Amino acid sequence: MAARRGITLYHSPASRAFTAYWMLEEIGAAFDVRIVDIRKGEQKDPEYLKLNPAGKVPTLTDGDVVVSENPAIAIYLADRYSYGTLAPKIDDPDRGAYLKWMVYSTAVVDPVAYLHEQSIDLPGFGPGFGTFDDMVGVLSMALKGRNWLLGERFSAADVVLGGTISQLIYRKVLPDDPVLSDYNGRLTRREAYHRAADATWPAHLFPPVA
Ligand SMILES: N[C@@H](CCC(=O)N[C@@H](CS)C(=O)NCC(=O)O)C(=O)O
Repeated sequence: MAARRGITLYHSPASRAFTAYWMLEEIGAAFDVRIVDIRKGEQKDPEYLKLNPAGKVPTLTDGDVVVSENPAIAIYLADRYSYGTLAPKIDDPDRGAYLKWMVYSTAVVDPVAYLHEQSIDLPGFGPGFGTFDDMVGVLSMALKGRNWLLGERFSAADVVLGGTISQLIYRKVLPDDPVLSDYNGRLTRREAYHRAADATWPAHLFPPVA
């Protein structure tokens, strides 16, 4: 029996849910939006916790499918709606790097940058993510001489890791690095990025939150 479809994004303005919103704009799918205002604590409402027990945004539902965590949402959407375009196919050699950058975005970049912002810089040996400087070096090396993480081809990994980089540049967490700022320039010139930013990140109203 075919699964029921119909996408709903649970998001909060000026939050990490921007990435999932941008992803939906890139694939061009129709979707509904439900605001879960994290500034009012709505992410801890029992009904919402049934969808996402972590009590975080974003969460996406697509018919009976429930998926949270930005990289998982992007992988799901790209495979389901943009397979071979925003998602390299399973037998494409780029698939490995694509998955690596998806995981790296929230396993390494997000936590190490957040800690660094709080003036907590842990030693590189021990935590699963290395030092802040290691992470910045990895990103800069990955993007040097390339337009996108996979080279000339824009993928959903650029939405997820790029969305994280873009937010960190906006919050001035990343050091000045022409490779990263040029990459951010390419990201922010995308129409889908603009549509998502306009819809979810009215910076004049909402300061960014962690
Ligand atoms: N690892 C999650 C992080 C999501 C996350 O941290 N969301 C924040 C908003 S920026 C949140 O919901 N915070 C509310 C809370 O922790 O109560 C992802 O990638 O989706």
